[in-house]
Amino acid sequence: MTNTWMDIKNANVILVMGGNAAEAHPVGFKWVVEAKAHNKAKLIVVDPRFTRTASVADYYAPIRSGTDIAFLNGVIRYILEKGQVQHEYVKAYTNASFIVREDFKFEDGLFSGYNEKEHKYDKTSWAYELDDKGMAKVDETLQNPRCVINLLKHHVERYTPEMVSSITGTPQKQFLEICEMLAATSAPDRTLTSLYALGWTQHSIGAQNIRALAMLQLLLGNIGMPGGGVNALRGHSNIQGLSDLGLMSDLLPGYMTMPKDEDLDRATYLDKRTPKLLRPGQMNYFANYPKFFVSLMKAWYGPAATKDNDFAYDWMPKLDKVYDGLRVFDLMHEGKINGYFCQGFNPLASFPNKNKLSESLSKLKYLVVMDPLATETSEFWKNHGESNDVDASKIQTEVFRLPTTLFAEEEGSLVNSSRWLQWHWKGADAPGECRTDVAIMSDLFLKLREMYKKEGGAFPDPILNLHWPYHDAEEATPEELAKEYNGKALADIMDPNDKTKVLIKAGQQLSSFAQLADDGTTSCGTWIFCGSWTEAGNQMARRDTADPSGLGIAPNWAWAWPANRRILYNRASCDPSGKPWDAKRKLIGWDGTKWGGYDVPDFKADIPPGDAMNPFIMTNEGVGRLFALDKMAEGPFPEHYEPFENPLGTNPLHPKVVSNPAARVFDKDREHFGTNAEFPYVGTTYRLTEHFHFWTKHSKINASLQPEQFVEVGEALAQEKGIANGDRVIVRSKRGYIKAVAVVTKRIKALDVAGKRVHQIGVPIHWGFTGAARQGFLANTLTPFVGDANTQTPEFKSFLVNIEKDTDGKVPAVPEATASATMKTADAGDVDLGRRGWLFGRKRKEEV
Ligand SMILES: Nc1nc2c(c(=O)[nH]1)N[C@H]1C(S)=C(S)[C@@H](COP(=O)(O)OP(=O)(O)OC[C@H]3O[C@@H](n4cnc5c(=O)[nH]c(N)nc54)[C@H](O)[C@@H]3O)O[C@H]1N2
Ligand SMILES: Nc1nc2c(c(=O)[nH]1)N[C@H]1C(S)=C(S)[C@@H](COP(=O)(O)OP(=O)(O)OC[C@H]3O[C@@H](n4cnc5c(=O)[nH]c(N)nc54)[C@H](O)[C@@H]3O)O[C@H]1N2
Ligand SMILES: [Mo]
Repeated sequence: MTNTWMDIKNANVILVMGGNAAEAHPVGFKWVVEAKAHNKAKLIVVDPRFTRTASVADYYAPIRSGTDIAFLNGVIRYILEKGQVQHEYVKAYTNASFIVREDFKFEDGLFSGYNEKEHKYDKTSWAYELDDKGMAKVDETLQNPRCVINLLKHHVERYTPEMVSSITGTPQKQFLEICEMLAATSAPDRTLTSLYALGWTQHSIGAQNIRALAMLQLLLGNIGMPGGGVNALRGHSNIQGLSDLGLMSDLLPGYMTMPKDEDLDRATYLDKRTPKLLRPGQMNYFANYPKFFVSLMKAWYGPAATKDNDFAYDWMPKLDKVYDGLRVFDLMHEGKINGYFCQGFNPLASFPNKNKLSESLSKLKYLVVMDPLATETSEFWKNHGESNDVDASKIQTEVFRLPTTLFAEEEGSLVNSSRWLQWHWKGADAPGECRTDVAIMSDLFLKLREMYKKEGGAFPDPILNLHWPYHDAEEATPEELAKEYNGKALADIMDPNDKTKVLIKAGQQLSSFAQLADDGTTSCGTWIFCGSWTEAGNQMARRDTADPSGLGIAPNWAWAWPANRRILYNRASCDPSGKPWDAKRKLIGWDGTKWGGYDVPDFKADIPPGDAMNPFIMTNEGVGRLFALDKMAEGPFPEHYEPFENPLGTNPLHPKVVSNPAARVFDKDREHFGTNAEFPYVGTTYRLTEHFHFWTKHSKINASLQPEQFVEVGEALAQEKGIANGDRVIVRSKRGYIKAVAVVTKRIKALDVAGKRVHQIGVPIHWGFTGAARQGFLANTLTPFVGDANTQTPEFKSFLVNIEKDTDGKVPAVPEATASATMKTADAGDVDLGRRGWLFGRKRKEEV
């Protein structure tokens, strides 16, 4: 989120598109209710299904899954044509006036630089024209036809209301009414907030859905504003923390990036990552990259990271390519991976094309599952009566189960969608022999280190020199780890205003990332978390609800990265002279000598307005980008590409380039994509309030609330197929089939798309063959193995299926396991999540 959960209450218009917040984020959704009740906000929902969110909306419109870019580009066209943009904001704070290189083009569905063989772009032409000092050229008059705004107008020209309606299936009248409501938020004192989640990201063009929204918000002047922003509602309670800590193959903590093969030394690595400014007088915060990086190396390698060894740079692994989930399972499928550690992840259930997944797991020599529960993944070798079951007698995979505690059985911090680090306390002791993930990983590390010490090995240095300063080597405490992420001084830090005064003594906790140094005198495990555990104590445990502005800032509740800033880009909530666009919603302002107010300004406190510096301090030109330069894989402007399996068999805009030309797809998976002739209906998958993915089916309470796999079928299609509510049906895709109960509903309507009638079928994801709910199939048997070009997120939300009545009417059979694969498992004790569930929070309540 650029903004926060509480800030939603400040919005005038709320667009829920690409998500179903009332069901998937029911607690946070209260802020939408608050905005409606106290701010007379209008809630608009655009979803293929009439969801529980839609049921409380002021306005609902249906859409064909996978076509939101057409919709949003249509809205952008509408507001540009009507002149309903916030002109002053756009001129001052976006790259509208920047001039793009002559050789940048878009033709027949492709941007300039496409390499057909590699399915990838050479992005050289996706750039500004530069002057002889290397600064971007701009035309403040916006007359130059190569200005970003003019190229954008030209790009969206094709997205007329007729075209939008024809692609999306959203009736034109509804589309235009929504355009009007969104356009009205271009007034400086009105804001739109947008809440999205997986309905936008789980597409082969997912990241561009979000870009399109971000561009719309820039044009409407809504970024940086209370009640505005681009707000991703994150999934798992700590999934924001996952990306913050760099738990992706190409990331390091704090959104630094892994060194690549060709980055032979630290200087080369840093040079490529330290930004080159594109406007005079600008600042880009990542100019401090070397300080963040060296401090990270000091946290990891302690005294062993020195100037002389380039701060241990050579011990860092160098990446040859991105190892996202799709790539990893594809490599496994090719037999190129021996062993797999699966920690808090149930890929057989949660990853696309379940049959490919079970074939992949069958090729491993060993699989280690660290989980509090027996999962589909840990039991993948059992026979479940499906046609493509694994024959356990023919595979070599040895499975180890290491039962872990779960989040409620340990303390620590979780980072929520608002970027708040919130400390939580232990609710109960874990049953049986469960151990924390930290304890298991520590043991593994200590054992490996011992083996390297004794036996040597190809490259022992990174293991032997890892800094391990914890009081108990076998289990660092959450406090120790949190302090390490925050960072500390390794030498006295002097006060920058009075060089004779010590600001932070050697050994003390740092209070701000501004204190980080690139000479080895500070250590910091995650620069964006610096400030979360200072000498004043654990800032994440703060629970003060005071909110002096009344805008939902509450600066002393928990701690938000970066720098406890609650709303990102808040400089843009003021006009160029430093006055809030909307006096009633003052976040910060220029008081004549400095920036101040209710939030932590993202601008240097003493830089006066009117200075050459622009507000978007994380870009090299200081402005928000309507033209994304080379940051996206498939183009600097969003373009409508069809899902890899689409009901039209073509793209109405450019039949030669149907789907995202740069998407993550492996050639051999293309033969597993179905056509609309064989599979005429659009399938889409989603979650329900009553379950959390694949684990709450282990709890008897949840299992009885939503006991078995069902699919939602619109009335028209059901009638066509002779399916009645409650009938058993088989849903097939090119990759396999599932059996389910049919729920015949008014909530999914057939849509008129490009002259065709298109039906959509809804498939909730929560069941499988472990747990207390009725056992059966996995929804992901149906989904295709293809992902977004930038994030590699699988295309779970739009694929092709067929449906038929299950005429033998039998309940899916789940025979007893007929396995002979080796299964080593420690005793997890009582792993009935139902009983565990009762324990959650009990102690917590007492403490509160
Ligand atoms: N109760 C419960 N809550 C959860 C979870 C859970 O399992 N159970 N999981 C958590 C996790 S990890 C996540 S990531 C979030 C996910 O949160 P959400 O993304 O909100 O949840 P989903 O149900 O996956 O999908 C949301 C909606 O997107 C719609 N949709 C599908 N395709 C499209 C499209 O192309 N365009 C548009 N506009 N809409 C589309 C679907 O019909 C669905 O209603 O939920 C979190 N919250
Ligand atoms: N078709 C389709 N597929 C989807 C989606 C969809 O919308 N449609 N959504 C996708 C999304 S957004 C997500 S996030 C994934 C979720 O996919 P997964 O993350 O694979 O699913 P979970 O069931 O949340 O699995 C997490 C596991 O973590 C375990 N666990 C809980 N606490 C701890 C702990 O402290 N330590 C350890 N080691 N384990 C713990 C739980 O018991 C559980 O088995 O599914 C994805 N798959
Ligand atoms: Mo998620």
